Amino acid sequence: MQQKLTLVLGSKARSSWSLRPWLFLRHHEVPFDEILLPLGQPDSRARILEHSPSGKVPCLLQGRLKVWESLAICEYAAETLALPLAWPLDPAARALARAMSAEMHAGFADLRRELPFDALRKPAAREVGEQAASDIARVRALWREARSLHGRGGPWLFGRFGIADAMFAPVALRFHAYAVALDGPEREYVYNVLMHPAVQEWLDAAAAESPQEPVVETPAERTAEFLPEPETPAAVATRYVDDPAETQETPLENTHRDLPPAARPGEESLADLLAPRDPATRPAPAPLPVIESQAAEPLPVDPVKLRSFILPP
Ligand SMILES: N[C@@H](CCC(=O)N[C@@H](CS)C(=O)NCC(=O)O)C(=O)O
Repeated sequence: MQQKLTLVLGSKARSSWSLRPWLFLRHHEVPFDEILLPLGQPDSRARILEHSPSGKVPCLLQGRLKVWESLAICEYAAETLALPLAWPLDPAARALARAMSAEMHAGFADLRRELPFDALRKPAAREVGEQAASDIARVRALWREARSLHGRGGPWLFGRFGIADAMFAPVALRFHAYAVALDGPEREYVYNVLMHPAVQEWLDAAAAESPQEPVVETPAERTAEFLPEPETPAAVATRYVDDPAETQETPLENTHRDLPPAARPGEESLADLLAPRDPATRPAPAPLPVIESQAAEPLPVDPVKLRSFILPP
């Protein structure tokens, strides 16, 4: 039996990092509790440190285990819950998905600073500097490469929804919010992210939050002076599960030994996907949804209209 999961999140209107593991878990219909901490308040830092040793959100809690860093949370969930296709199966696609996700996790600072995450922004274009423009071009090139080389099995970067999609979903929302002119696969991809029911759920929750100051990332925020006091070894030890009975509850079910059933009706199980296939009998990939996306102009939707389109009032 799995121990209960709790995800510590920042304000949904502002916290792009929180959205990543939240979306990954929600997409896979994993049950979890949420602790939502407003950002940008005088006591935000102290409140985050009560849960997250890095002083940042998101952080996943399970018993005494704490997993911080959005990418590590997605990986932990994928491994312990055997979430299918967290990474694509083909080694080349898998390497690209990992490289892209790591690049997102560590980079695109100019894009993030100049186009801060704002889930409530009414889409409107904003001029960006050369470095941010180059970040945007790089993201577009990555999406295009993933979709064209590996995206035949579905509408996501590598066909099926995976960690790479969770990592880039907030960028798609930024592109929408700042009306970044897109065409081709990138435009379709932004549309698909916006239409994801869990993303709609996040936007609704963001709209219901009380207004807060935007989170502006400055280079200083990334320096050591903002890091929390180091923890003592004894404090660190208490964060980890030390009861052998508890650790046995989380087998690495995504290994080939103990393959999970299909995650949802109509999807192949990991066992099916890993079974050797005769290419002649391999089922054709699901066709990509046809989305009108010719013009390089902002998507003709705003979050409010889109939400009312997806969710009946
Ligand atoms: N690399 C971290 C970044 C986490 C991060 O920077 N989170 C921001 C919110 S989006 C935060 O907690 N800021 C602290 C604060 O605003 O007090 C991750 O991937 O989880």
